[in-house]
Amino acid sequence: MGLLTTIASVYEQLDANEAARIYVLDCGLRAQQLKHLSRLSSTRMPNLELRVAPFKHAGTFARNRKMSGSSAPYARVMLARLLADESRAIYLDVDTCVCSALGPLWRTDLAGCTAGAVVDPFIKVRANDQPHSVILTEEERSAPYFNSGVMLIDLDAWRARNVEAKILEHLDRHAGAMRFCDQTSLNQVLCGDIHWLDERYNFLVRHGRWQPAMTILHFVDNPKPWEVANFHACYRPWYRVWVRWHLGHAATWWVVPWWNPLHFWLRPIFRNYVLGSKPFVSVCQLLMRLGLLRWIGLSEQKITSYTSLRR
Ligand SMILES: [Mn+2]
Repeated sequence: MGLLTTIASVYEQLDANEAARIYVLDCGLRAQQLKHLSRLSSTRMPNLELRVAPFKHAGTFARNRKMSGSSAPYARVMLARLLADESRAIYLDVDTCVCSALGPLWRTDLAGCTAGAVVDPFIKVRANDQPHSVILTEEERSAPYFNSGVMLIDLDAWRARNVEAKILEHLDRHAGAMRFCDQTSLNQVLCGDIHWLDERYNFLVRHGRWQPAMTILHFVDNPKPWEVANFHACYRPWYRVWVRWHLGHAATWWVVPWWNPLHFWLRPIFRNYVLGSKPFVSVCQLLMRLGLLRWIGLSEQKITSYTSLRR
């Protein structure tokens, strides 16, 4: 569902005189999804060429930590190989939504660097995710850490500088030792070879962290927009695209668990309107004073964290 919406959002921002080629890194899509995708692109996306690049190397990463049970993130390590005919690419995660034209990003001069990326505002510096066995200099520890969900890549430089082999080697040596998997290997191998992009090209949306007028929104939080009916304003651009492109297609309905009232509807209502609200906090504090909350695992700290979540 994320994939379909990301693609539709890219298409919506194309000018009539622009054309684009999108490669879907297929890490095990269902036949039904592929059919829907090719029907959409052939009927409603005339200036878009869609190619499916099967990612068959998941076995290579068997020892590496999976993300939500999947080795799919590792596909981007092999980008230069999967996009053999291309010399430049914008990589997008499937939890992104493009909100304005990508032309300026596409035309960005990488100034000789292999890739362009945005600093991750939560991880910030490389010291925050390092394999224990690696000792970095102070300079390396404080070097900025980028989020790999959006990258502008010079694929020729990537090939010439053997980036893939270096990342594979790093991943092999430190399998399972990094919290953020291949993202940390990418940061290691591309350190000093990154052109820093403006935050607008990969704005990490977290609950309540929201600014309009960003070019690419990246929904890094769980649950993802397609997993729950999240009413927070930051999710609206994503929903708008989904409604415009996919609501009319029964093939996509099963992906969104709208038929599960507790999970899909009630949980976000609770999260958005109850957790952290003044009455909720007062009731919790009262119950805590009466000693009734300790045995269900709630603490003052936890309740305060809900309050900050709301802001
Ligand atoms: Mn992502």
